[in-house]
Amino acid sequence: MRITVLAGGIGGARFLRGLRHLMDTTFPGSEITVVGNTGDDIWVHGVRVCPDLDSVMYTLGGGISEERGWGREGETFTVKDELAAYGVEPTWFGLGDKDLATHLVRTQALASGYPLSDVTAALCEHWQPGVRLIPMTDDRAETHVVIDSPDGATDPSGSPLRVAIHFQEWWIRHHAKPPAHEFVLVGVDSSTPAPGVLQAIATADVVVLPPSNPVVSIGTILQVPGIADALRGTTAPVVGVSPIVGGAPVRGMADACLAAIGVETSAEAVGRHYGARSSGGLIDAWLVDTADADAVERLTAVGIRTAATPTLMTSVEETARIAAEALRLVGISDASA
Ligand code: FO1
Repeated sequence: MRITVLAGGIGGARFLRGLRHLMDTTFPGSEITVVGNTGDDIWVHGVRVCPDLDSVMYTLGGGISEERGWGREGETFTVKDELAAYGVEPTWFGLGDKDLATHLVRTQALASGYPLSDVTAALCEHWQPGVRLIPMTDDRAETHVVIDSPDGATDPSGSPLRVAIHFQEWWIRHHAKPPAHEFVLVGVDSSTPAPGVLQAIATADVVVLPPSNPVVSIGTILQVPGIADALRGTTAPVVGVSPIVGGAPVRGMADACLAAIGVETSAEAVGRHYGARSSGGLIDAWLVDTADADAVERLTAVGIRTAATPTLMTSVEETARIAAEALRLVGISDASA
């Protein structure tokens, strides 16, 4: 079976680990293709960092810091401390010593002219994640966040001056606290899907939207010209798993992101935000947590096949069960393998 997953960082990576376990145990011979978010990517201290690609690669390759969900297990930050001693900014970015090796390899390959998709494939040769990981685009498209200037500056009329800062600065330095007026994916209009992305969506037996941030991860991937249309047009069923449980994100700060786009932080609202494919939206089915079971009937009524199940990814096996529930929602079960 061919599964294509549009994934962001930590939540998406954790879900993929369970999905891969399900494939290994129940659907042997399956292929998982991951279209990874690159809107988080940043040039920092002269190296190119791809947080969401690395979270997937490290999580599935066995090198992830389980506690953080990003960066490496057993990490040290000696280089970061030395850079700070020089007074070099950004001091707020957690550049790990082991992680730095990945960024140096990536930066050198990019500088030699290789596209990010080739570089990602080469890094995965080393990490063997057991999935095919493709960046959403080989072009530069970075999420910036429009906030009120943190230094309180105002314009001549006295209104707060608005500034755009890189997503990572908003997320890491400011902990997503300054209200985001808008997310701007700089460069996306002139970007194209990376080789293999559209084909992976068109030829999939099923497409999955894992519990990643619906705005700055899944939403970012869908802004690359052609990808949302590919999702609407694929013959494969599209099923999503809600990242919001009982009105709050399980991890991260998706609530701050949803507020910025005027979407309520609820499993139902995110399901409606993606929309039923039967009415021009992106999903056929939506798996919510039992805490949000009241949404099942309402979403089903608008054409989104919905079910409720415990969705906390407390172990690989539990995550595999969640993934199986999601596939079952679109008619795929081990019985039908
Ligand atoms: N997240 C943090 O909260 N603090 C950090 O210092 C930090 C550093 C970092 C370095 C490399 C990397 O691949 C990811 C890193 N992250 C850090 C996570 C990163 O901000 C991700 O973009 C978010 O987790 C959203 O996916």
